[in-house]
Amino acid sequence: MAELTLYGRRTCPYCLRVISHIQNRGVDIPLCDTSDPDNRARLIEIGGKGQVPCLVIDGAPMYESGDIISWIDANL
Ligand SMILES: N[C@@H](CCC(=O)N[C@@H](CS)C(=O)NCC(=O)O)C(=O)O
Repeated sequence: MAELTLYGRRTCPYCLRVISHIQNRGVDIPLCDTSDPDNRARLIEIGGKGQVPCLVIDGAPMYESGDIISWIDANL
C-alpha cells in the first residue's frame, strides 16, 4: 500500500471535489491543510509549487484533481 497524503484546503473547489470522492469511496487519506503556511511550504518543497489539490504518493506529487481521482479509482 502506498503512503498517501492529500495536500489541499477546504476553500478550494478542486480540493473539495477530491475530498468528496475520497469520502464516497470510503478510503482514508490524511489531509495536510495548506491554509497553514508551514504545510504549504512543505508542499512546495515536495512538488515545486503550491497548487492544490496535490496527492503525494510515496513522496511523489500528483497535482491535477482529475488525475488524482483517476489514480484513486485505479489503485484503491
Ligand atoms: N487544474 C487544477 C486546478 C487547481 C487549482 O486551480 N487550484 C487553485 C486553488 S482552487 C490553486 O492551487 N492555485 C494556486 C495556488 O494557490 O498556489 C486541478 O484540477 O486540480
